[in-house]
Amino acid sequence: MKIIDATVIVTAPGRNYVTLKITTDEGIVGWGDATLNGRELAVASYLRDHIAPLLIGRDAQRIEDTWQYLYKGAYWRRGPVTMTAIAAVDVALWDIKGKAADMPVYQLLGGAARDGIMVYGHASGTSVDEMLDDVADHLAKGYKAIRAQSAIPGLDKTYGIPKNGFYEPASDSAPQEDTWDTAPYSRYAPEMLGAVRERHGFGFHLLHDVHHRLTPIEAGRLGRDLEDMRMFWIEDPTPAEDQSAYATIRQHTTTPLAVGEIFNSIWDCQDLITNRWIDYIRASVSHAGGITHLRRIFSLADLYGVKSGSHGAGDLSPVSLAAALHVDLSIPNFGVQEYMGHVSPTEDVFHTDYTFSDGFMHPGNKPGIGVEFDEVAAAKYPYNPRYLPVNRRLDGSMHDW
Ligand code: CS2
Ligand code: MG
Repeated sequence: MKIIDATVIVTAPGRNYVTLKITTDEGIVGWGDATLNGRELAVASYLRDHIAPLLIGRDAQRIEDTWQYLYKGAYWRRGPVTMTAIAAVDVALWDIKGKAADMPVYQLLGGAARDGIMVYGHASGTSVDEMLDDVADHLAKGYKAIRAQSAIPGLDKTYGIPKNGFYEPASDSAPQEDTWDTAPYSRYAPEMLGAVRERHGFGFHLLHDVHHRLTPIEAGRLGRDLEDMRMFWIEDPTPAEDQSAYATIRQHTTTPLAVGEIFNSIWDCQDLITNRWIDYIRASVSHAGGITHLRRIFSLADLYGVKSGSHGAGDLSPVSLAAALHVDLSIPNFGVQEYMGHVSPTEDVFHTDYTFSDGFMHPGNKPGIGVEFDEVAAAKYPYNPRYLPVNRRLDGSMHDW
């Protein structure tokens, strides 16, 4: 089965997405998500200008060989652009293999290791009361795991708080400049999350995203302040590239730690996993080299009792979410899957087969990953450059967003 075409489609149905379409000489088409929020065109060019010409004529069935060819053949290994591009090829080839075998991808990965995939939703608010109401809404929808974020009094913009309904961090033209001050956040987060437990109890998993903003010792103190709230995890407490920071956090708290949505290879998390400095690894199928590489990361994690907790924000397309669900269904050390949904009219372009019911998802049983892409609809939504925010401290110096 030969690859005869590899086409990159950039479209913006509600937000920007980059999608790879691989076509074989047997007429089977596979889809991969190549979206990297705020740097979409870098991946589009990497695929279009550097990888696509190399794919033509290759055997579409040789997924591992193609992965190794693109990884080792790049020389300039790893990084978010390279690994997102490789991920898109990988997922498209798994999609093709499933369609050729007339099987959903999870069956090719060893079949279902569970009946359903527990997902967590995003509850947020410009005030604690508003956030508490959103938690109630998510509980009413059946969520068993909920992430809670609320605006921090005195800070004009806080991560994770939507302006109107659906949270989208990327903005048109220049990056939005957010303001950050650790002191009010460190005081307020325990109050806010304590209010969740006080109002809604302990009958569900409570998560919180710190979003890379604390020093290791500040994170240790936050973790200790939150121990009575019995958090499922606190996420990205410190900038993820400093793996040893998590050893410091670990010394001060038993609050579970999750990190990894910005990781793109197993080497980014090797120390975190083998030292058990974390409890959940959040690497995603679309930024960490696809299904082939993500399974390696989760297999290593399984050896050390670390569970999966893949990233699944709205800037990862439905193709990415579908592929993630096939991996989630098949691995032994599944933890939780982020499920933020997608802004309308994403559904005009991506026709999905996955389902949500009572807090759990399933990828469906269509052959491949179960997403079809409407190219005619996609053409209606032109790309527009958008940027993720930057974060400045009160004195104007740059902080982590
Ligand atoms: C966040 C994301 O979902 C999460 O855990 O960290 O919203 C992240 O900010 C975006 O995916 C960045 O594009
Ligand atoms: Mg996050």
